[in-house]
Amino acid sequence: MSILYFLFLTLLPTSGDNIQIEDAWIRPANAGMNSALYFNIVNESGKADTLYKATFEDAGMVMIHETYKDGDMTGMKMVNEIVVKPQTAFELKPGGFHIMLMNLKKDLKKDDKKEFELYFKSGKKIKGTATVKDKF
Ligand SMILES: [Cu+2]
Repeated sequence: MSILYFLFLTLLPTSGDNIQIEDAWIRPANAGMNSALYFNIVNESGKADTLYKATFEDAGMVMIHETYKDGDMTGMKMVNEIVVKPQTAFELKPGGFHIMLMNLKKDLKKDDKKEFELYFKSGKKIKGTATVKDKF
């Protein structure tokens, strides 16, 4: 973050309802299978906001998931929402929170660009584009 940018935020503390989606990517997978979408939610505003829904055209069902450990077992569970505190970033990443894309309607091939939408409780709807990548 540049100094100028920081000054801008400092000078206009109430202007912000600015939420950015960065570094969105999806695991490659074939039609009929599941995949996962990951990104960073950067909340530059002075208010918390809550992600409660995601949509992805090429999936039969989309859910917000959290990966958890129970002893030696790893599982995934649905969560209703992700709260992003003011002036913080929330990272969805392998082994943690992700957007589960179930029952894909099309193959997701490396380097494909795919659009998705995120819905926040503030009423904000954000469109993002994710790149299909092998990344571990
Ligand atoms: Cu999952």
